[in-house]
Amino acid sequence: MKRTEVRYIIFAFLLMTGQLVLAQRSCPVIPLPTVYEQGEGSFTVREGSVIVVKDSSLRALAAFLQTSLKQHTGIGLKIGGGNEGAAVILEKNGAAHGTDGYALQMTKNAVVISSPTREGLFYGIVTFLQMAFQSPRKESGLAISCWDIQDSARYAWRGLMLDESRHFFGKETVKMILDWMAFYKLNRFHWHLTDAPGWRLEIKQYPRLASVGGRGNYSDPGAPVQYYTTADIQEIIQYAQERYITVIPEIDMPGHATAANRAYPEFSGGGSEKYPDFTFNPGKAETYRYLTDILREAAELFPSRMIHLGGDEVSFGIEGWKDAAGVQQLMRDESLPGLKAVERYFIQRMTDSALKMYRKVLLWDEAADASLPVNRTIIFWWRHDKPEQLNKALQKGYPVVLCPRLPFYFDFVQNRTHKKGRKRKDWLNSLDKVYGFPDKELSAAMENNLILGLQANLWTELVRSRQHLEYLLFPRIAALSERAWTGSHNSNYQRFLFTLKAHLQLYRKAGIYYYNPFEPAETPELQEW
Ligand code: TNX
Repeated sequence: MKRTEVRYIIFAFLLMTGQLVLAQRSCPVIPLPTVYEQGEGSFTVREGSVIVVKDSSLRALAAFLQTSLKQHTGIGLKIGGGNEGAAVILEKNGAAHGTDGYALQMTKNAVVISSPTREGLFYGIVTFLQMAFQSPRKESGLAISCWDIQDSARYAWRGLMLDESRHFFGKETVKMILDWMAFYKLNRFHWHLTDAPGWRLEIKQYPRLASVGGRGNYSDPGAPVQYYTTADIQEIIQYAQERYITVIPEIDMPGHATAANRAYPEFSGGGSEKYPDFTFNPGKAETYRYLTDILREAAELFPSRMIHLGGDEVSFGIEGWKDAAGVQQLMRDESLPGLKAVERYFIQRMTDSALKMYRKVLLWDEAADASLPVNRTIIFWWRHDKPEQLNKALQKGYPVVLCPRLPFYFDFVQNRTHKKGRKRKDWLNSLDKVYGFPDKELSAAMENNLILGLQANLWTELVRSRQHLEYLLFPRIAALSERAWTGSHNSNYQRFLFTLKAHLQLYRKAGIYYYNPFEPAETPELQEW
């Protein structure tokens, strides 16, 4: 064990047992910056201190800093153009890595955040805010220990997926998630808006999708209609944009289509006994037209020009295709030898349509079996027990986002004693497992340039309340963030825990019902979930 590790273990131990109140000695930022060094003394943010921006294109960033600081600490800053007194200076210059790099230099008199890009500046601001929120409030203001930081992201894709079909959480919960994603420098919000229990996206051309398909959820098929209107979606996109987060909708096909089929049964391809009406019908030309219309409307709504088309678990209902109208004919016309071939045909045809309106099509790892344009497709590897599917995707040249069920499915419990949440075999997605990703077997694949990044998926069959959702997300989101932003550089679980301990206080202050890995009894699972 290295000397520093021993030190962190001792710190963590003393802190856990409440015997030590430490001055900031280790960098309080999650994800850990690439390069960091503690400076001399501290910088004090006072009421009325100035955020200096020389360039008017940076005003929105200054306003974000101002609003966040006011909201969390009560201290009001001014935005100005000149250097007067102690100030936070935002500068668009400097050499940074990639589009997300920044430098943060602090002295007693000034904080300088610099980056050639606005995105980089945003991340510099977030780093500064994390330090500010954890600093003691004194009479004179907030005293923040000085640090000298140079930082940039290991991976371009740092994602979180939320399933709102199984249960619907609504705008306020989504904004809370976006706030914490930004706090942890995550930048892709994958929004699973359609699935078997409910369709949650208003489509003007097919209004019954929302008004009929939006009824019910996983717990209660009769639950009142819930979905996002076009205006709601725009509001969320705007909110995400202010936080440098890209929103990508998922419209799952050809499986997981039950809610849509309730609204427009004419496009159903049937299903199985366990999963009735699970699929869209690949044998009808009208189905492709209908789905293309839906994608076109979504393309106008979501500026990311990326669409996730699902493609997962079609096998659950594929037997329905044997008898679906037109499928046998399609197989003859296109010389498709079996239903698996029909599935590939469907994915290829819909990807083709989608690429006329989108820059990129995203799909779960089943789609690595199909032939798709590698420069415009992204594969999401989720079946941790099928490494061959990851290898196939990489060998074919597809860029891949890694979101293996173990450890990145946050619907799985994080403590063996937990009962609420998904449990299967001896699978456990504990904090140390998330932090410990990748294991040895995957480390080599991680060096492949086709790996775009990492993502955690929060499926919600078993998540009915906001509090439970928070419990599953926190603090695992912090471990995800360090893996996705920092990479394996400087990995040290004891140090991470040490920093995390202080972050739990921030969750508490924000009213988040988090799981406490240090003291599980402090926040138990709640009966009413
Ligand atoms: C698999 S991951 C699914 C989801 C479930 C999830 C539960 C994937 C592409 N499909 O439909 O919600 O497992 O953990």
